[in-house]
Amino acid sequence: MRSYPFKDIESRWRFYWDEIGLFKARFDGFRQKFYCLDMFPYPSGELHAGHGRNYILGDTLARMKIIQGLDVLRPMGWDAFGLPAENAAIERGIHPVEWTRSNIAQMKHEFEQWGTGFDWEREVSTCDPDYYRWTQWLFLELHKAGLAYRGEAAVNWCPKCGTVLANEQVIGGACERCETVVSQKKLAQWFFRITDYAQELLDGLDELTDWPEKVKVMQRNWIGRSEGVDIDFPLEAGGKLSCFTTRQDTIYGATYMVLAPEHPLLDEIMQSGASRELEEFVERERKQSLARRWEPAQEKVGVFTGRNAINPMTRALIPVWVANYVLFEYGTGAVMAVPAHDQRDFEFATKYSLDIKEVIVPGGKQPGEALSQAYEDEGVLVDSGPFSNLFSQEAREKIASHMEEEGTGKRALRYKLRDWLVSRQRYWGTPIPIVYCQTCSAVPVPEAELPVVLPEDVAFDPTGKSPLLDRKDFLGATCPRCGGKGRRETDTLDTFVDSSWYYLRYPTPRDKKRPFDRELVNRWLPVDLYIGGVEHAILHLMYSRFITKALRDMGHLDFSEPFGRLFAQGMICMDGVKMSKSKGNVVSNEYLVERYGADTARLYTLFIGPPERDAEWTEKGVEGAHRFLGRIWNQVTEFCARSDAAAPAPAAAESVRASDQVALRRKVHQTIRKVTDDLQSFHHNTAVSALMELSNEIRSYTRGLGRSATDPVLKEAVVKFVQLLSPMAPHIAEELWRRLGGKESVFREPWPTCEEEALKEDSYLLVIQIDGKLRGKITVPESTPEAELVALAKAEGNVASHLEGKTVSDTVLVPRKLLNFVTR
Ligand code: ANZ
Ligand code: ZN
Repeated sequence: MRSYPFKDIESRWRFYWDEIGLFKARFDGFRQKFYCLDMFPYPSGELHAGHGRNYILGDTLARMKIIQGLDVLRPMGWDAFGLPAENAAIERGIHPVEWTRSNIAQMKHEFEQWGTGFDWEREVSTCDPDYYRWTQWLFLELHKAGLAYRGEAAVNWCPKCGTVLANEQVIGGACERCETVVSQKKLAQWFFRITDYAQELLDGLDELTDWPEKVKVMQRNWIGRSEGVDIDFPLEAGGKLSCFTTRQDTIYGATYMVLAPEHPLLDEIMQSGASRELEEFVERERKQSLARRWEPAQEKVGVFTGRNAINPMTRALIPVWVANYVLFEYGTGAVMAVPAHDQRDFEFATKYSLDIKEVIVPGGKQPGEALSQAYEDEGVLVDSGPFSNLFSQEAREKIASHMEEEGTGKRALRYKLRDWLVSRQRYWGTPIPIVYCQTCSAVPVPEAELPVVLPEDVAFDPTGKSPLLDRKDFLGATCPRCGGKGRRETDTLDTFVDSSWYYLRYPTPRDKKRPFDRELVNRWLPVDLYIGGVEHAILHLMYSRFITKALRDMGHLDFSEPFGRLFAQGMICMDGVKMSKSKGNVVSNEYLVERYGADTARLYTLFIGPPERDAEWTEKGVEGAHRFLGRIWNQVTEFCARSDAAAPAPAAAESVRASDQVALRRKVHQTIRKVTDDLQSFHHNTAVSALMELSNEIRSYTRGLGRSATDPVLKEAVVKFVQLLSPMAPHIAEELWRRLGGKESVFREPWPTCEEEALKEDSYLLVIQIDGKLRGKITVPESTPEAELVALAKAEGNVASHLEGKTVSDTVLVPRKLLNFVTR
């Protein structure tokens, strides 16, 4: 395989860039700023070719911006708290701090190997007390503003280990450690009131024009705004049952009702004597772990409660059931079931032989034979009393108004978004700065006493119980309000809290007095480009947007959205499976750098496919990229060698040369435009192809004419080529740049600009005849294909009017001169 001495050059140039501070943000206020942020990684210690994509894409664009003279801020840090570190501690006896630190060192080394340039002086780590004291500050600010509160919530509980489990620690309904069946337990927990911002979080999406549509759709669905009606169904035995529906147009088809297992009406029913079957069902469902309830493909099961309700429109008596497919957390925790028009209800009704009544039909149809599935679309109402024959949409309005007049229902607006549960019953996280006191209850720790430091010398219980519970010195605290004896909060914050504000810290990462500098942050944000995986499309981005808006309302910031442009890259796969350590299909960085060099890994990663799509990694592809760089190396070094020889240009080729030169210049400037646009718009793969094309043209130009290096057109082509290559394959480009005579770094040279003049093509005058008579003339570019010439000629004003009403039977083209239309 064609190769080149990458080992000699790569580390040398990396060292040099470091030395000249190429990636240091200047903060001089003179230049246009460019804040380029990669989602900071969790320090799992695992970085492979798949992860590389994220950082290499960003690095390429950031390098172009540096060359273009912008003040580029490109920091890196670590989302360092979390469960895996704690598990490593429990399983392998390594302290989370050690585990985290050694992983960070390893990953930093790999970042360096890729040649991805970060401003390392701004590095932050969320597990560092200098960082988390400000995460605690954020908690206190939210608390002050009434946006942090304590409430009850169900958690997954392992009765054997005596610990709370995260959803990912529950495997098939059992504890991942001891395999005991997990149950639900209510605990007092901390929440952030993100639901106060539901509408703003929704509206804000419309302004984020540089976000991928699919991410915005995911956010919209997560917020889940629904307009509908809360309808009261009278109960036969007295009282009423309220349910939320978005399809009040189907109410005449409501043939039964369903309660969530947690619904309070069930407590009442069970107190006054219920069937064994009902009691067992409710008890079992209520205990079932949260993790299982949220699994989507569950078999729908339920039990009749023994009670009936009255459909307020038809006055029919309908049975009330309890079932596992209704969630207590949404709406009123009860639904009116319309099996003919809701698939879940349809399946349930079929299984338990409940009535199915069709009340909506597609326009023009009449209800025919029995349905084989629910008809969920809108349509025309039938069998619906005075509302029959209306279309769904109009019927919904009329029925809602009717119910409001009668007092049987009320229009309601609901969101699926829940408040953000931020307490974790775990050790390795930011301690929540709260002290509990007998007299004053939950008291915030005063800001001056921050940070509440997480004790590091602790022993880990194999059951996963938080070691903080055994630390008397940590637990014991004086109440900040009354000075009495208190107990410190042992819950820590969800790691999403740590990552919800880190982008504000980078401008002033070492500030001991404030979490961020308001003025600088207002200048540097929103982030100009945020790059990360689509797996963060919902939670991390939603939480960060919420925190930004909350901080703005508390008077700390002047902007509303943290990330102006978002790019979500596709995954790197091998044999169709996502590259990951657990799948055992990773390509290590060490291997790539050792065997092919960083530039090859980078170029291949950029070329592998459209960045937003998943791509299949192949060794063949890596080799291809390496061969390409090898060819470039030879091409440019040979050019340099001949330039020393300074052979005179062969005079014989002079005439050909002129048009050849024009063509090569055109290609060079077309490539400048294409690469510039493609890198800016994240089409890195086509930017690489454009360079490949240019390299081919340079070669045939050189070969065909045996030209000397003194040819200024060839020289321009080679020089610009190296410059355009530099953001993508920086090491080889820097080396070749020096060999071409560059005195300073190629990254300190202005970015090539496209000369419009060079793009212009030669053109000629085409004469147009109809049946041999001159009817018009047009000027067309050299390369216009025949079909296009015919179309252009027909469209010419005079020609068009003479052709009217005639049929062209033949066209005769005399190339570069004349086009004749023959008519019948
Ligand atoms: C009757 C009906 C008829 C419904 C029909 C749908 C179709 P979105 O749009 O997602 O807000 N629902 C309400 N509360 C629920 C709960 N706690 N658990 C499970 N399902 C619940 O959905 C609103 C619809 O979801 C409501 O409209 C209700 O079913 C159901 F042909 O009511 B519908
Ligand atoms: Zn107190």
